[in-house]
Amino acid sequence: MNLNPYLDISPEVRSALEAGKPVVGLESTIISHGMPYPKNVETALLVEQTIRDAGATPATIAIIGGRLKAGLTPEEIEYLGKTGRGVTKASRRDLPVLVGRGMDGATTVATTMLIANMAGISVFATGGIGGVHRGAETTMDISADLEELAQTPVMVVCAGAKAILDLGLTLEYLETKGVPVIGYGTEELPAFYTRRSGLKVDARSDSPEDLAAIFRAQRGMGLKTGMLVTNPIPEQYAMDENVINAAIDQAVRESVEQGVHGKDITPFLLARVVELTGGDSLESNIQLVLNNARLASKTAAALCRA
Ligand code: PSU
Ligand code: MN
Repeated sequence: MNLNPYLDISPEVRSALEAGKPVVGLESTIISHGMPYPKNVETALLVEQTIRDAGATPATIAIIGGRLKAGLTPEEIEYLGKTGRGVTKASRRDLPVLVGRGMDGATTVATTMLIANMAGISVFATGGIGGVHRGAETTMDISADLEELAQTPVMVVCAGAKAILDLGLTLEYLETKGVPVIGYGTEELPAFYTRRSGLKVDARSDSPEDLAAIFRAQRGMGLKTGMLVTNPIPEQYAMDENVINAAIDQAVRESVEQGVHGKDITPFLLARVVELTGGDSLESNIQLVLNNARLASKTAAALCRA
């Protein structure tokens, strides 16, 4: 295991993997660019604790000093959270520059999947994935997360995608790329802050064992695609659809007016939505990540039992 000369697996994560125990990968762009400090650090540590309480080992992933890291120290998490948008948001194409120059980077869903796969980690929990942006028919802004799901065999447990994206086009893209999109306890794609989008997922699943069986079959057949599990936010934390959609529409309008583009768009929209909704959307965001961490822990355990 770990023949990759660029990868460091923490002792805790390494011993769990070697013992065949469940490990859950976690991304770090959600820490640096997805939430404000200090809630981002508190949340990252709470997510790790939630995974431990569920009997699995957390592996938060990032790039530190040019090394790909699976498993961070609390000090490294604090550093990423405090530096925030001062840390490079690292998607797939950023890796060569960061590693070649010995720099730091916070990993997106795409690079977290990539590094998790290098480390032998099969299950990864987060909040929301990147996708096809609204207006992509002219901007061509499609997240590298979708390409990674098309080519890296890791299960990503999320709460769907935010309506800052075009959810319908995101589903179409995933269908084209052969990525199973599974609704957990639902036939509908959850829309992150809300439980429903009106769009159908590929299949519904009602248990971690079933999710593990689907993933195992995919891997067993030699399919290299990832798998997307979409887990609706718990009812009591879901937001009012009108409130959140008004904030998202305003944030998207402002991004167009201000000419924000490229990798800055998603962090811009995430930060604006938090500002426009006050603390409400942040609390929902934290709760849905914890919910996903619990499901990912159970699913990683079911995969280990097979
Ligand atoms: N969506 C969220 N929260 C996030 C992100 C997306 O609701 O934190 C982050 C993730 O790290 C995701 C990245 O992988 O943004 C996507 O960025 P882009 O659209 O530039 O690929
Ligand atoms: Mn983009």
